[in-house]
Amino acid sequence: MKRYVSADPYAWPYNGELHPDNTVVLVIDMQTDFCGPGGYVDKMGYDLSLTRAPIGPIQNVLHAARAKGFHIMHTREGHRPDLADLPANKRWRSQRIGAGIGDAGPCGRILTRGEPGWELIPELTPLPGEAIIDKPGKGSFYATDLDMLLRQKGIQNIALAGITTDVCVHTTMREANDRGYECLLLEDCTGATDHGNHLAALKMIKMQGGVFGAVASSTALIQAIG
Ligand code: C5J
Repeated sequence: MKRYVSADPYAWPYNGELHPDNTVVLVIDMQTDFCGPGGYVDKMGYDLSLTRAPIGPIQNVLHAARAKGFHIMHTREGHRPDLADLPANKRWRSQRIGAGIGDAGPCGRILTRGEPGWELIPELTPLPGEAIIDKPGKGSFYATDLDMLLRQKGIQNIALAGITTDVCVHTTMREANDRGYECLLLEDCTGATDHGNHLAALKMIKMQGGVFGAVASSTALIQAIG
């Protein structure tokens, strides 16, 4: 049976093949460093309410997707404690805005694996069996085994959630799209450090007939899989 999510600019997925075994909900970087007090984003001085807004909608999507047996995966951005995988320019840029990656902060060393700020937030703790992808960059494919896991499981469709819309979520969506995955960005399950950038990121996806895929609300996905 064909099944579609009501999405913009087209009903998603393009071929109507929306099933628990070929579709993953990918939750990107819902870490204290990106949405918790004392974390990286907070240290940079951005408004945490923007990156915390998706928490409730993501909880709703995970509840529905788990109940129907869809694949769920999570990612975390962070670096080795010895910072061997931290490019010098990424470190320099973070230092110049007052939130040096690897430096001590209220939640431990910023964006460093194993530190409290790097952990996924308790509201979105993965269940046993849900893969967690550790990534050193903004995209979830670069220097990770995500593509291998997706192909091993026969996944064709990726519904993206998490933060931030314009950085890690967008980079991941673009990487996935180029690899042939059919992508849907869940607009209320994402947020950016600047609301204008969030809106612009959504608009970019919809150009050229859906240049990176499509955009839908969490309720549209929940309705389609319900
Ligand atoms: C950023 C991310 N914004 N998870 N990381 O640096 O989007």
